[in-house]
Amino acid sequence: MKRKPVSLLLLLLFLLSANHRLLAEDGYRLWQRYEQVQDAARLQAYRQALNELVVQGNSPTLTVAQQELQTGLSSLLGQPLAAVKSPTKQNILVAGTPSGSALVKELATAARLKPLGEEGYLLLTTAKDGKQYTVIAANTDIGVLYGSFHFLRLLQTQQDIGKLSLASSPKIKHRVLNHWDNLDRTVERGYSGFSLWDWHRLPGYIDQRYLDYARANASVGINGTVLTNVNANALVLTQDYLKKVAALADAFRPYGLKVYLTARFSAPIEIGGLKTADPLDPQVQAWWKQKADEIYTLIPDFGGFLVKANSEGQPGPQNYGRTHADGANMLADAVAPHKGIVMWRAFVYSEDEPDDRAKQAYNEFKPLDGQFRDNVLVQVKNGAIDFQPREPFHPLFGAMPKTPLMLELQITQEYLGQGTTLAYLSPMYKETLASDTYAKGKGTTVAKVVDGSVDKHRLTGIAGVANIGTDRNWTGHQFGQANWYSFGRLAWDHALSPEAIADEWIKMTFTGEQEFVAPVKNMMMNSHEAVVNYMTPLGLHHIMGWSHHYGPGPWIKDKHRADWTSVYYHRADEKGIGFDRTASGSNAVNQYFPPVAKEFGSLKRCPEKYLLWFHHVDWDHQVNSGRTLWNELCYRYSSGVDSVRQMQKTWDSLEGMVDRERFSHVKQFLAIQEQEAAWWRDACLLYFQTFSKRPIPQDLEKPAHTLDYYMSLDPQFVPGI
Ligand code: BDP
Repeated sequence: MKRKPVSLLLLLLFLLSANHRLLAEDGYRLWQRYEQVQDAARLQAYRQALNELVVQGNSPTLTVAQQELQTGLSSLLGQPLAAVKSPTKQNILVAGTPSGSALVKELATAARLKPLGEEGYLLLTTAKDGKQYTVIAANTDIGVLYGSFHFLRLLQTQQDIGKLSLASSPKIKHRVLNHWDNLDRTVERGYSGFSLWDWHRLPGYIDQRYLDYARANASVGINGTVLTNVNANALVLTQDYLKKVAALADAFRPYGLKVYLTARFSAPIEIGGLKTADPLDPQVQAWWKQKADEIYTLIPDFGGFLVKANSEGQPGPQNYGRTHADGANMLADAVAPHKGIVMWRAFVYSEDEPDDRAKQAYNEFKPLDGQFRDNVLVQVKNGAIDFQPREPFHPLFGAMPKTPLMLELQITQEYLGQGTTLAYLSPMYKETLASDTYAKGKGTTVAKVVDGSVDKHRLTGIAGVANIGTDRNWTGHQFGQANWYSFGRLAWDHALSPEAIADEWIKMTFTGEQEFVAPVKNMMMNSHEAVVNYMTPLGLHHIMGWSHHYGPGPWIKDKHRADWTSVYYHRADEKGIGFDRTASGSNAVNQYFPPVAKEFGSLKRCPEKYLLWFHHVDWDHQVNSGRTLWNELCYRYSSGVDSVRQMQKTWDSLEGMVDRERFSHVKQFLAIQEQEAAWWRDACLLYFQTFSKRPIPQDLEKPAHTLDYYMSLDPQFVPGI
């Protein structure tokens, strides 16, 4: 009896030492968990090097940087770190700019700082007067904040900080999230709850979430956010809403996050009382100028406008017989005096154009090269159709040398299984960035077009359609966070590898233990390909459910526009399957530069992953594996399902290495994904089999139901429409 209190105490100690694994986590903290460093030797070295923090200078951004360093490091080191104005100890962490901090001026050489520009930073280990310094230096306060996050990341991933000499600056200037958020808080193609922007309570109430959102963005270098849907509502440009927008801009400013809005082209009519929105009409031009002045009075550092015009029913300059350049330039002139920019989308396809939809953006925009104002970026999706699980790069990249092209990627998984699918998208982003356009000979990659190095553009940008909402874990799927994270990291530095990004994300989000990191990284690295395989292998595209884009729908036909049907894209018939985009078909290949056109246009040389994108191929055509096309299709669909099952096994084997809540969340989502993968495989194979009239190979799992059954499924109230 006497021993009881002791054993209770022991039990309590055991529970505490088993720490995070037993505690529930809901994912809210993202990759910013700052758990105490586990490796004893590293911890010791960090504690030794970081005795106190010196931040000299004063600004909201420096305050944020100091707080982040102080709380982050105290937690990582498991002991408090004091912040002082001048050093009192021997081993000191210093953060600041040469203009705000005498110490930084002394320790960081101007020659190394200068080329790092407005956002870059230097991490440096140095000694002076018998003291050891770790220095986070930048030309500006925001550079200091970015450097602070980088430094924290080094500790979060347990890197050596003993001999730092590292410089970093972004390769692309505008790194922007696009929120497709409506004013009623629904999110178009959003699968993680509602919009973060609580318009009704703004401007009076600043939700802590806005700050946490800005902080997360700053930690990966995202420096802009378009708050509203591209299918825009003019109301956001009224004074009442602009005050709300201003409150958000104020909250984000210390984190270097600029606010942008979508501009509905017909706003002068809808909220301005004009009879026209013709961009060449002086009254319309004056209205936009006055509107821009009004916005900048409220938000002096407003970023500018994002515009979807004359696309999918949105109004635009073509309603008045004007061009996209006329429309973009009018808005550009309105924001130019305030240093604003216009991001004009090239995602257009005409209402009645009978030509291959893949060709239309190029046809409309290429002739306008050279006609846009200096502060206009043309924003181009990664591929020419629409964020498909896999697309060849958009032929506009490299084709408009006089116009800065902004790459638009989708982070939200509209066509990639939506909220419950584990698909790490970094390899997909990288595939586009690394694609060679051959615009100026070999090596003219999309990345180099976008970062301005090919055509010497100083205005550069990259956009990601956000996957963020009100769900506690922000992104619906725990692993969706990795896509937000990797978009930011690649936007800053497109040379980073998806593996390296996954590695750091896993360590910061879960744990640094190799027995966990290696299998999870492997799972992530294969996850996108798995989804491609069970949805749209070998270059198939746009064969998903009607309108909500959830689940398979290869049989979709007879809609009011042909290019909104699946049969338009896969063109399956008794002979074969695929969209002939070679000279014998739509000749879309011709929009690429000759070396690429030759490759994509040749049945032999076309990369297999794009085969059915560019070619109508016979069912018995022999592919690289030696199988017939039909058999290969069967194997690809099946292997996609197998990969998901493998992911389930991997995840199950890691039980106990992460907290129960996130473990169980991912486990349940993987089970949903497995069902959906099998649904895709069975529905597509049964449907395509009605054309191929060939059997599914014996060794493969047979479909669970009939084609009629799959065709009768009609999911209701799918989110995100
Ligand atoms: C498609 C979406 C649609 C968007 C459109 C766009 O289905 O909701 O409005 O793209 O990018 O992917 O404008």
